[in-house]
Amino acid sequence: GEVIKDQPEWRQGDIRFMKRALELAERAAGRTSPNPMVGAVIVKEGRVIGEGWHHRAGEPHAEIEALRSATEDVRDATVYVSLEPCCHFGRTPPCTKALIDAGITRVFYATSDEDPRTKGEGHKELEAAGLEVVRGPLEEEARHLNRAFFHFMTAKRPYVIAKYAMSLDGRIATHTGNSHWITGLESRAETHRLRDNCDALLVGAGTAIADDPELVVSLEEHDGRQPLRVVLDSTGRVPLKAKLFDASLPGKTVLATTSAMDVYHRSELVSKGVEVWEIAPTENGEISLIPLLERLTQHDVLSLMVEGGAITLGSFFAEHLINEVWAFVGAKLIGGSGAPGPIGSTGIARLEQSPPLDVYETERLESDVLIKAKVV
Ligand code: AOF
Ligand code: ZN
Repeated sequence: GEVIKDQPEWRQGDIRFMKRALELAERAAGRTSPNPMVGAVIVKEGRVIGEGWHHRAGEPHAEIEALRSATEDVRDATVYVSLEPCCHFGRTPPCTKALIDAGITRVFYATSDEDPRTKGEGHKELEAAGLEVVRGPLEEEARHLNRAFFHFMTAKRPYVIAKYAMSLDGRIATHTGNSHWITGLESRAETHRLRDNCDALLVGAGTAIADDPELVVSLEEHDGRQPLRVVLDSTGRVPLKAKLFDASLPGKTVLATTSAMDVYHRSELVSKGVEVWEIAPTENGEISLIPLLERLTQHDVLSLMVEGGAITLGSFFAEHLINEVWAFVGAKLIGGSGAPGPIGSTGIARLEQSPPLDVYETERLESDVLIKAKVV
């Protein structure tokens, strides 16, 4: 492998300014797709003289926002940016040129871009223009922040997050199917914040029927953006009166189905404003997940939160499509061998087949615990 040599000893200031750039980037969480979240800070003689972040695709990049916000002459200043500055003409002109033209002399960027138009090239272009260019600090943090974007760029598919609520003994419902509620109010409020950072939310037909969810984000201070709602229903079992199909819901619902669905039912859904996607079925007549994910890719869905149930999560798991898990553990004991766990299907045969996981965050929410883990 690659030998990491001369790991620089970062100065306190470099870390502090880059941390600020990352904080600024995160302000637009859930708003930038298919672009990454990026923040930038301009520093002169130890003082911050400009800050900015990328608000949404099509709008100016973080560096441009920071340059525009500058309160002093930016000549000879240093820029801290959470992603390698781009050098391509996309929806907006290249940041490298803007930085060079502004007379910036040093650029720290946390991590390289994965967009092939700019990966490594942004760095080279700045160096060729005589700027001092440094990758880091906080590279790991910056990779983590934009993990969905990097996955999307390399795998050309959405980053899939499996989210579920289970009891202390690992059940998502009782043996009779009762599941309201395993977790408390704070956990459920947290779910809305998590949804708000995702591009799309998905449930299977079973959950759509049993729970009748709305899959909307409802938060007190909110800009109204709703993640795309996706229901997997290969045969058209979910009734027309389901809340997900209610035309008054903000945002858009997609019903992913197969040719097995009744055409009359289908046209009724379409007339209610539901978008119907016919996807090729698997041998068992289920919706093939890879073609579905590819379709979501075309709709700029970088991050997809799968909210269950066990059959749906089981299919994603069986195809090795889960990138991350958000497990809410509620203070309940359910018991019973007939009470389901969060992930169905056959499961692995041997423990060494478990995907390697990095538990990167745990959070206490009243009596519940939220565990976040990513597949590494
Ligand atoms: C930066 N700063 O703030 C962002 C960058 O279509 P465009 O012009 O918006 O370009 C999108 C690409 O630019 C995106 O794929 C990623 O490589 C980069 N995003 N780059 O220098 C920013 N958002
Ligand atoms: Zn740019």
